[in-house]
Amino acid sequence: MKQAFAALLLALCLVTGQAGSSFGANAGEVIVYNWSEYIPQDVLENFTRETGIKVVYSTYESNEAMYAKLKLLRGGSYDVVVPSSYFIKLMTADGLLSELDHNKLPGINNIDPKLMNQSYDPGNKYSIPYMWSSVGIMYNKKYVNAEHVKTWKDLLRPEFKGKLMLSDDVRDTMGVALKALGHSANSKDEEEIKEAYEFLVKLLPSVRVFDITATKQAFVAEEVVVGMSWGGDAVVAQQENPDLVYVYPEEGALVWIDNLAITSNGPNKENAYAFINYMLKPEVALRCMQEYHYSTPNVETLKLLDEKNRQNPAINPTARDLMYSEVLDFVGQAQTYYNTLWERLKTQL
Ligand code: N2P
Repeated sequence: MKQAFAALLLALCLVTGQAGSSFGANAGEVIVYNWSEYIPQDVLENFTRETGIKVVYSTYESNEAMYAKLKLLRGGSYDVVVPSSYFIKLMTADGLLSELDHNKLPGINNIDPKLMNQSYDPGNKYSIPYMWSSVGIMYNKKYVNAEHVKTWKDLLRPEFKGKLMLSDDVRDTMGVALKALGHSANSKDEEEIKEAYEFLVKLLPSVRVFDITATKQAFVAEEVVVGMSWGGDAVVAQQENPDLVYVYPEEGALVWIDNLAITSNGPNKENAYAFINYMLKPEVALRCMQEYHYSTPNVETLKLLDEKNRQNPAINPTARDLMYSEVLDFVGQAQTYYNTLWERLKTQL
């Protein structure tokens, strides 16, 4: 009797659930695991309204956290993930991502060919660019002389002591140190990686905030006056504090590309395709951009972008801005060495 009642209740719930979708049918769900502050809530809601597919959404703060979880779950439990460039190769090698059927992804034609076919995923067999941006220097012009923040090396200036922002992201921050020393941000050379670590040790006394989630706020509140920032975050921060300026350092910025990918063992593969296609729609990508101001790889979206944003170098850098910049790439075994030194650095904070 109790069981029959439970079944009735369940049936009722299903019926009510169905009423909300435009198809009048419950199209199941898609489980999305993404960086925090990366897809506006209304985009998720509109996707459900259009497709009937419910989005089960959770977030992470770093590639490392996402990777550790996915590895533990053997590529299951989630359907869509958004790894950065260099993590795609690592995750494919571990069998955590599924090969994409491009025929099911017509929206792929909207993506700028220049951002496709990168070394970490030739032919985009496993990933489609979602957003990209740079790592550059943000400073507050009320307190910092523009001439003193032209290079990554400038971060070492004694005047920045106790006022500096450093990102809690191993490849971003080690990459910055490598660039400051004139090395590649994708170095696999232990000597160079060690030098980068030593550069960061020297920088530590200057660090006021070491963080990845609330970096914008620290700049806006003027808790820090100079430091690392993602291009899009700089634009958002500037809206609240117009004294903030974003620059591309002379040694070269870092470029990251985050990608939509389907896990190897997720439960809702078809819905994952539907979700990715939705995210590739020009007007959807535009909405995401308007919220977070990272750059879009979607050429159709770029056409819709207003002039002000199109002219903003933090969103749409020129070739000159990106001179000597590098896309963060997979470094193979050397990653372990980066991680070891990174952990060592953190114990000294
Ligand atoms: C969004 C996260 C950006 C990801 N808040 C940087 N790879």
